[in-house]
Order: sequence, then C-alpha cells, then structure tokens
Amino acid sequence: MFGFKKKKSEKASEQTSNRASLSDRLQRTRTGLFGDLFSRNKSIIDNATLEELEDRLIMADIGIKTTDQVIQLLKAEVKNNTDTNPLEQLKQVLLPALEPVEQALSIPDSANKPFLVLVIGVNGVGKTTTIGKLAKRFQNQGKSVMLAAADTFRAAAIEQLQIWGERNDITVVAQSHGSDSGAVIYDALESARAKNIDVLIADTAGRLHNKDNLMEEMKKIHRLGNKFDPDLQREVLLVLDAGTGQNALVQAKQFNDSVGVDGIVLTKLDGTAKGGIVFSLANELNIPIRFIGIGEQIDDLRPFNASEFIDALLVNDKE
Ligand SMILES: Nc1nc2c(ncn2[C@@H]2O[C@H](COP(=O)(O)OP(=O)(O)O)[C@@H](O)[C@H]2O)c(=O)[nH]1
Ligand SMILES: [Mg+2]
Repeated sequence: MFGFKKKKSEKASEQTSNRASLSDRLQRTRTGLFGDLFSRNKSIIDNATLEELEDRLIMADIGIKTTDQVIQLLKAEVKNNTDTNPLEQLKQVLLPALEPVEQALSIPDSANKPFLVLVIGVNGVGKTTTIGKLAKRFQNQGKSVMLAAADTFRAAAIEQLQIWGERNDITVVAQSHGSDSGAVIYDALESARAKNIDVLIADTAGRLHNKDNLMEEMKKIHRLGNKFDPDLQREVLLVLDAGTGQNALVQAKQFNDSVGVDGIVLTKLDGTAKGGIVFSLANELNIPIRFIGIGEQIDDLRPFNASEFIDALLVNDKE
C-alpha cells in the first residue's frame, strides 16, 4: 500500500472518469444485490422478483430489518407508481434511504486551528490508507495538513505513516513504538497550532488486548483534545470495511456508544459483494457517511453521494 502515484487531472475529466469508474468499482456489490434481476428488460416487478430480491438483499448483508423495509416500500411503489420502470421504482425506494447520510465533511475556515480528524476503527479496515487519501484531498483543497502517528502499538504502523509523509512532504508527528498515543496526539496538536496547520489527522490503534481497552483508549484520546483546547474543532471519523458486512454495523454501534462518531468512511467497496451494508448503516445508525473507499490508490476515495451511488448500483451490466 501507499505506492500512490501522483496524478493530476483537470477537474472536468476527473469527474467523468470518477463516474465511469464508480460503477466499475461497485460491480461486485451490484451483482451481489441485484444479479440480473433487473436486466432482462423487465417491465414490471412481480412477486417472484420481489422474493428473489429479498433473498439477495439478505445475502448481501443488508440485514433483515432493512431488507423488510425495502421490500415493503417497493411493493407500495410498484402498486402506486405504475407508469415508471422497475429500475426507477427501485431508485425511488433506495435513494431516500441513503440521502439522509449524505453529509460532506467540511473543514471550517476557522481561526481556531488545527481542525482535528481523529481516525478510529479496528485493525485492517483501511485507516492508514484512508489517512493518506484524505491528506492528499485536503492539500488539493489548499489546506495545510499534519499527521499524528498515534497507532503506537505497531512499529510498522508508525513507519508506514512516516514513509508516506516523507514522500508527500507532510510532517508526521511520531514517537517511539509503544509510547502513549495520547501524548503523540497532544504533541501533534501543539505543533500544528504553533505552525498554523489547518488540519491534523491522527491515526490510532485498532487493536488492544480487548475491546474494552480499545474503547477506553479512544475515550482518553478524546478527552485529551478537550484538555488541549475545550473549543477544539474535530471530527471523529470511523473507518469501516464494507467487506465485513454486518460486523461493520456492530463495530459502528460499539464505537458510537463509547466515543461518539461524527462520520463514517466505508472502505473496500470495490472488493466485496457485501456493499449492501451501506443501507444497513444508513437505516440503523443515521451517522453521516463522509467518504467511500473504492480501491487502494490515492484517488480511490470519493465523497459519498447517494444519488451517484444508487445510479452506479443500478447500471445495467447487460445493456
Ligand atoms: N481494495 C481496497 N483495499 C483497501 C481500501 N482501503 C484500504 N485497503 C487495503 O486494506 C489493507 C489495510 O489497510 P490499512 O490502511 O493498513 O488498515 P489499518 O490497519 O486500518 O490502518 C491494505 O492492504 C490497504 O491497501 C479500499 O478502499 N479498497
Ligand atoms: Mg494502520
């Protein structure tokens, strides 16, 4: 990872290629959810289709509760809205489910710098990768960025961030392996304030020897932010691996209950048939989904856009 290539393209062409690649990248999720259910020039959604859809949604880890709701809404839509086609009817049901969680992460133009982005989540979900992508993104928006290597439990994690920071001319505040992660973040906050840095992104550990310890550590880090400055502006950003399906929902509930989560990044949507988890997250937690990760490269992070996402899911592969 972090073999990011520098790529600069014009905004217009970038947008076109974004749209093209989003549906490509979501191909597995799309097939998992809908198979060829809607690609046979279907003119109506009949009972057999509804039944197969129900099975598929459950298999795609949307969860029973959310699946039930989708099917009920779709039945009503089919009955009441007879002059549209099945794909349009499906969109009418799915889009309102995701729209409420489409809320972009915006870094306020504030005198009270830095804005702290505290990146949390269990091991392997893509925290460090996402931090690289985010740093680049903020820089492209003209913001100065600093990183804090507060995953001090794995030496490799510190090194990974340092190497990447060096390559991209971004200061990484780090201490030795095993040092107190709160101290690293506090140090980084002081340094970022002294240097008038706009955004400080902190990497954190994803595994302590048990779940309670992990949550306690996260709470402690959270409190340190208040100690540094009660008016510190921050985003607690939870990274979830879409490939873990319903497990991602469980993680989101745990982190939200113990530290409070402001936004979610749902990664690895490119490599899974379980992308349906996004509906479950939206439906059950209503936490903003800030970004989605659709690949390992630096540009493979997109702000979450409900309509684009649904459109990409409803592209007809056989057309
Ligand atoms: N396909 C794919 N892989 C990803 C994505 N985000 C992260 N990864 C990979 O997931 C693995 C773990 O990532 P890492 O950032 O080290 O996770 P961390 O332990 O949470 O910091 C790496 O191999 C990353 O390249 C994504 O959106 N798509
Ligand atoms: Mg990491």
